[in-house]
Amino acid sequence: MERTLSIVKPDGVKKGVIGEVIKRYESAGLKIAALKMLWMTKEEAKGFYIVHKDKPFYDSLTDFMSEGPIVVMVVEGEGAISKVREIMGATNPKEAAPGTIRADFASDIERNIVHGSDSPQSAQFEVSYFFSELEIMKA
Ligand code: 3AN
Repeated sequence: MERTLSIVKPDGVKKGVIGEVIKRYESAGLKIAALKMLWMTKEEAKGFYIVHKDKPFYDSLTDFMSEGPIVVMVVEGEGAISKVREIMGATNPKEAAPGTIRADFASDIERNIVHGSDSPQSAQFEVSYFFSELEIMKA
């Protein structure tokens, strides 16, 4: 059983696709083990994306991620990390496979609706960035 952190980003919340994202995960047999809505400060967004601190898009990405409320969730299941990334589609929506969340709803590479952890190490860091163990339901 694997855990991953997924986020409906500010553009996803504004477009009203929170339920759609959750439905796609659940339809793939994944379980939502924790869920909340919050609004990150710029500093909190910078902490979350610390691995990207030297990238040219760091400042604009963290502005975007702190521009409005987001929904963060722990998604659980066999192969959850890769399953969630498959359901999300490629980072650049122009390259995302048809039927993926980003192909269906994202407008550009930065405003791309959803986030999903890309490795077990980042999943562990990202889940604990938003949730304490007590907030995560045990199967
Ligand atoms: P993913 O979210 O697919 O794992 P990452 O981790 O490479 O992609 O990038 C994190 C976030 O940074 C992306 N979700 C996207 O919002 C933004 N991003 C990535 N690459 C670019 C880029 N070239 N220009 C602008 N924003 C980007």
